[in-house]
Amino acid sequence: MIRLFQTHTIRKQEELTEKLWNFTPLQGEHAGETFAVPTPSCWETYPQFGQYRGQGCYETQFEAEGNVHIVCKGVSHTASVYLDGEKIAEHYNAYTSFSAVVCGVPKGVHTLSIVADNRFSEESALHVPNDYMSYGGVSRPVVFEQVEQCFLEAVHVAPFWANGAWRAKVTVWIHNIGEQESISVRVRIAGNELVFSPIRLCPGENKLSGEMAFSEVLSWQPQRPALYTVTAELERNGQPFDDLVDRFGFREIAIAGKQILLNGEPIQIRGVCRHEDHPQYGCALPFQAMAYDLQQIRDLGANSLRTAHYPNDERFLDLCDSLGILVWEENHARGLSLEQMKNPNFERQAEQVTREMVWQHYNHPSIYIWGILNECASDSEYGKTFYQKQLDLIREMDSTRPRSFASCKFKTDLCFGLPEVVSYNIYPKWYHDTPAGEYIADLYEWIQTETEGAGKPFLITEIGAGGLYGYRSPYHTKWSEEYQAEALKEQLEAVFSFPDCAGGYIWQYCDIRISEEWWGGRPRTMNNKGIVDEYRRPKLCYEVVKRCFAIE
Ligand code: ADA
Repeated sequence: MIRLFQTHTIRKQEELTEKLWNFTPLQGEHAGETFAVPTPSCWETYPQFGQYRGQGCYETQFEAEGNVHIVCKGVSHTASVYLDGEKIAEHYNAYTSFSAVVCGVPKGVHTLSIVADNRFSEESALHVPNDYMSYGGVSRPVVFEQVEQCFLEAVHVAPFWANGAWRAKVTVWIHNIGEQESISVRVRIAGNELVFSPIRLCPGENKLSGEMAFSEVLSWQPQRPALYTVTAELERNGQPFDDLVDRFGFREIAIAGKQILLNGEPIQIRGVCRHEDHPQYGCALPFQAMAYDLQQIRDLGANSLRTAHYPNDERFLDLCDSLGILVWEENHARGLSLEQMKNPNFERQAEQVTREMVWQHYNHPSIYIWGILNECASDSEYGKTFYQKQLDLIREMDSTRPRSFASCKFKTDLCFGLPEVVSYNIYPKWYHDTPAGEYIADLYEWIQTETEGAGKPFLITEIGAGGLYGYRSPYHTKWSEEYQAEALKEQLEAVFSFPDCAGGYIWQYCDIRISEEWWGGRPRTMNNKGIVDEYRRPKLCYEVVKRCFAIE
């Protein structure tokens, strides 16, 4: 499955994954041996490769001719892509898509090879030993498309409410790999049309914008997540020759004082943080597993989730759009120190993943806020320059959503003047035994009196405690399921009863694997703060969370 809807009816598209590919590790005891493996997948889920750090070559054959457009939805974590042995693309970061076009491919069977590398090194500033796992593999779908000399790259729809009706700004990007030529572009939404004709396409990138007005459309909202498709077609002499379909929802996000508004109504976040992680799939969860997680998250009574700590699979975001679950999506970073932010690759790699995240996920109505740099060095002037640059980049690409970042810097953060929303990760009752209500009130008071975050919406982006599944203690000691349930009860009651808090996210939905190299003394070499364990088995706190989320 590529998306939850058909993205092309004219353009030829074929998913190359969802079948066996040949996998050959390039280092280690099995170097050079070839195994038939399912894709998408992570090699940590193959026997003998559970701890393999190195390169792995994935290979498949497919029939093609003409202009071949290869789209990789995610390769973990560094990719080199070859067509018939010729390198056609490189990409860093497991969590965003990338593509390549090869022109004039002769008719016949061709070989696509993807070398994935999950090693840690100075080359990698974002995938570092950490409190989550950087897997290896072709972890998301790979798609082959046959394109003409000019083809649609993206269509962004920005709905807005004006004079009692919905309107939308529509922007279309067309890539022209040929000479200059005249064509027409037709955009259809909800029975309305926007036509650009004639358009002289220059070689390379071409961008068109227009506005559309609507009379009878339904707004997107969590209780009724109405979705619409936007269909764009390219026409030559009246004949359509390329198309692109995407989905969006008529909704607007705004900030009013200390409130976050969805279509004019304040939202109270009751959410969980979720890693893409599963003992049987690594980070390559199939659609059904993603859907299972979301059904459980909804069963908890959550209305939101935070994509800790990277852009998520677009099929997962499609599900959130369809189920009306609000999403805080953030770029890829977790807890990078000032030293790590000084890695010469950091700025380029962080900018790239931010740009790709906003560009690729722009139309998802479920995403209500963009986050950056979780718990990085926002307590330093040097760090602040990157917070500023990345928040500016997001504003430049998307003026329709607020921005934030999750801080853990207690009363030393220097960056609260930059985002629209102030957010904190706090662990009273776990990392320190402060009563949760006291801790939140003290922190909030400091923000209001000592920082430029005063008067802004305030979110708790992480709060939680560890609990080992199956560890029951009559003394309710830390790591017992009893302790975790009691801590979460106190924490959530404090968050949801705090008058000026826009809500909170539990850390975290499920237990996850962490990298051996980071370990941090964590039992099982896992992060065990899940409401459910890694197999999604509810812990004692599950029912407590459900009751707390249900409090009006
Ligand atoms: C931080 C971090 C999370 C996780 C959490 C914890 O807030 O953002 O990724 O590491 O701490 O479990 O301590």
